[in-house]
Amino acid sequence: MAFQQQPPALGNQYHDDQVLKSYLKNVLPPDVLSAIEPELVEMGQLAGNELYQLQLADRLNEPVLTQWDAWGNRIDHIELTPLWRKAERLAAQFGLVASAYEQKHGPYSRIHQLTLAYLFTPSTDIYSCPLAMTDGAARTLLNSGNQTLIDRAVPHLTTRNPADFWTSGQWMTELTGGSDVGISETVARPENAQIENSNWKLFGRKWFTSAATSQMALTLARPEGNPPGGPGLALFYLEPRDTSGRLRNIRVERLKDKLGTRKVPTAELTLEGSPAQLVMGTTDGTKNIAPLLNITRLWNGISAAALMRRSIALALDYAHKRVAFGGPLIQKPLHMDTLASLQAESEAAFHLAFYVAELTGRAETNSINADEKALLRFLTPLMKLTTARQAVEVTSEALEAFGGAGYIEDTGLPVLLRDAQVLTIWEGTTNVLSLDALRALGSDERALECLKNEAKYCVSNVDPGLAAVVNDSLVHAESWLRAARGTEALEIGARRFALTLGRTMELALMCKHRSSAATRFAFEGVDRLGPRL
Ligand code: MFK
Repeated sequence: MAFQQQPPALGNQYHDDQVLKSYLKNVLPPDVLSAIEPELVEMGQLAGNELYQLQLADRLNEPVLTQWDAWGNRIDHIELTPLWRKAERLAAQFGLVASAYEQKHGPYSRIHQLTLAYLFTPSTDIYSCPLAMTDGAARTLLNSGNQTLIDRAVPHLTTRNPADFWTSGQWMTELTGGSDVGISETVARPENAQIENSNWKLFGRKWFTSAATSQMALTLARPEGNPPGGPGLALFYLEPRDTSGRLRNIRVERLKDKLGTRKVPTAELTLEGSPAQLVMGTTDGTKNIAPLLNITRLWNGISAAALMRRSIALALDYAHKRVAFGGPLIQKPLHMDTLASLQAESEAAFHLAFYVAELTGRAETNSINADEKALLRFLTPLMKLTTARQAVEVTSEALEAFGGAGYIEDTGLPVLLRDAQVLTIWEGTTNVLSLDALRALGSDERALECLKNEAKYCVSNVDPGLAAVVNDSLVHAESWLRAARGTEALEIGARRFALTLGRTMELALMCKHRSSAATRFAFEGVDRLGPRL
């Protein structure tokens, strides 16, 4: 009988995730956990079975843009893949956006929502992208106080009825760049400058618009006559298509040919007088869209933890099945040591992402003090950049754990690495977010103090060796910041500083949750600042 290799398989992704289950037990009141657990079990079952099988079967499908119909009419129709069409229905039904806004569980509603997202994400090929933007748009509109737009869009964004459910795009990136948004070139003209609440028309080129099939979008444009730079931009709301599905003065030039996230219909758009409405004022667009950025950065971190978890679940299952050098890989100490290090990185990311979810949930229900608000602002970019880098490293190493099979497309494995790579780029690169963290610190010094206090509290009752690693790293980061302030060294070291604080906070949270992987994570190192001079 010729040798046959069994492929990796997944079980119920909720039941199999001991880190998730133990975390939820620690942070949720028992009545909340028992209320949401049946949904988590159901989602875990879907993610490990039906959706995972559909994902493998859908592997070669991609969204298709048809620009012209047979009769010469410009239609710019984008057809999504079967997996994404199913994901959209399930996302609405499970309340992947709605559960955060229904507020059934007060400040714990975010944990409820993002646990569902964590289970759903790795089996739906980055459908989390439109969901993240939809969530961010709902938050931004609600914060804006623009009642007309809230009444118009938020019920669609937060419904559980698939027939009424809308997703939102976030059209920021232009040819001038994705990071330096202040140099955007899109221009806005009022339809009637004489009236106060005039509609506007937008003219410009949006170079990277994720999920171009969304029913609405938030975007930035510069009202004519406004000064250059970020403050001269305004935040606009638009609905790209009319009731018969025709694009409203928008051309879809092409879909982007990306390394990963290939199911996401990311498009280049030309706006040729697209009708739009102001969300809040004619200036400060960058600042006004920031709530959206912070929510999508949170989703980014949850997605990073989720992709790491998936790659390790597959690698671990495979280690039971793959026999080499006289036994299954699970019995090979070096292989298992490698997987244990990946597990430690993955748990670290999980705890940091969900801690930011906890703070976000409390901020949204006004059960947070000013210090914690400052901590949330500071920790969001630290969390996003730290977890995204971990996701690339972990998924890469997890593919290696399959040997050559990890490099073969029809195993369904390489997509994990390609999709993880985007997490470091969109919603702010590692360097841009390191500078954002410094900006947050510059505007509120309490954030560092608050981070230190929280980390120290987390390790107040744990193994002194682990506590010392956390405390030493905090001391180093603070003394580095003091020395670097006002010098060129601050920008040069911003990334190392951010990664140090991100990883230190991860270790502290692992200690708080009694993670058995904490010692290993400490051993992998949290201080990225280099030698003390
Ligand atoms: C799988 C899950 C996925 C996620 C979905 C992905 C969808 C993908 C679509 C995209 O990728 S869209 C592109 C996303 N683009 C970015 O994330 C932009 C990255 N660049 C930055 O974040 C820059 O830091 C920034 C554009 C904000 C810098 O611009 P400016 O013009 O130099 O802004 P400035 O002057 O620093 O900040 C303006 C104001 O906004 C300041 O407030 P004040 O005027 O009161 O001082 C800032 O404090 C405030 N601000 C900026 N970022 C903020 C913020 N406030 C709160 N939170 C923030 N994050």
